[in-house]
Amino acid sequence: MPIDLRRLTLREIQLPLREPFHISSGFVADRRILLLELTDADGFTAWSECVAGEIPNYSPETIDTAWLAIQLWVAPRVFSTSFTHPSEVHQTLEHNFRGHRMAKAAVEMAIWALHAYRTGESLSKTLGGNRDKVATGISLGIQQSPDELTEKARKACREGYRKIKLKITPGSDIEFVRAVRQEVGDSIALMADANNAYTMGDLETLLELDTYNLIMIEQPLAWDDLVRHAELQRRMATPLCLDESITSVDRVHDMLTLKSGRIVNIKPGRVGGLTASRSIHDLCQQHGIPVWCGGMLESGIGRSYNVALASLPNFTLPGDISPSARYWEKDIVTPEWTMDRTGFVAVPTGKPGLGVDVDVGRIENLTTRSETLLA
Ligand code: OSB
Ligand code: MG
Repeated sequence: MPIDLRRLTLREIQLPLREPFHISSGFVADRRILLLELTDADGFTAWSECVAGEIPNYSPETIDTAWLAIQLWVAPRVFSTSFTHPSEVHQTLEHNFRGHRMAKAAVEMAIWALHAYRTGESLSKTLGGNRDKVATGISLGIQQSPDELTEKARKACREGYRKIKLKITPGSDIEFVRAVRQEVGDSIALMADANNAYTMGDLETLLELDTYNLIMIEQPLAWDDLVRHAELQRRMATPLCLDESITSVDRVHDMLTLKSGRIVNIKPGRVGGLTASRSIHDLCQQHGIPVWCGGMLESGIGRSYNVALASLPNFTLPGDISPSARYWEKDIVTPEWTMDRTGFVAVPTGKPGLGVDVDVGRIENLTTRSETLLA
């Protein structure tokens, strides 16, 4: 039975983070979140989340550009197409339509979830996942002092996280990484994420990071660079992991050709959705490149997609898929996402679609604007 889309509601909500999140390229305290509700001709509905931020400090997209792109171009295109399978949506949205991947992803992912609800399967199973729990890491924002950071890292260890990621920036790097490594010991998987804060002019600092037994350094150089990362990777022993630079499966081909990195962070929003995420996953698997699922401070809705994706076999490293309580006083799904004491989040394989219920009443209360588009 074809999937014919009939209605798409865009909504913006505002959800305060329990603690502000500081990275080299910006700062978030109150998360403005774009949610979608998509309904098909048979009355099935799926919620999804657009991961774009408030300002273009991570990628060129923002919540406002995504709203416009969905309204003007993405929705009309999916409304005028009848899909037999969600894997067709990505190509439909790429044809003569450049960029706007987070906007496209929000819609593409909702269609995957719709398909899962239609077939009564979990999104994990629909995508080809084979795990019933996913290993979880925590991403710690830049702190005022090494002491504050080590305190947070110590707490994360106690809570069972299987990987600790430290956000770094020039001036808050070596000392902070050294202090945390000393505090947590050598057994915990530790990594650093620079969000593009360095250039090859900082080679000395970057090479010093090579001495702290980090499992990887994420995206030290420019957000769209592959060439300089290749040069840096030639000089460093620590694997480089690319985040911002990987916007499609073609960029992974380029990374492999150039040897710009040895690990890939997959965020479905950044690459245009779940079909592209799966292609990247498969290509990396063929080349012995481990992948892990990144995070964009998602609400419980976006998180459900990340959990499903991370259940695929080549997601062999812990993802930035922390439980709801790490981010929010109260999430917008029930049950909230939780992590067990050994650092795993359960994949809701026994429930159709996202596997969590969306708290529509609470979303109504948090909504600052909404708009419904009809086919
Ligand atoms: O680089 O991975 C990143 C959040 C916003 C923008 C970029 C990044 C991040 C994170 C958050 O690291 C990870 C999470 O959602 O827990
Ligand atoms: Mg990153």
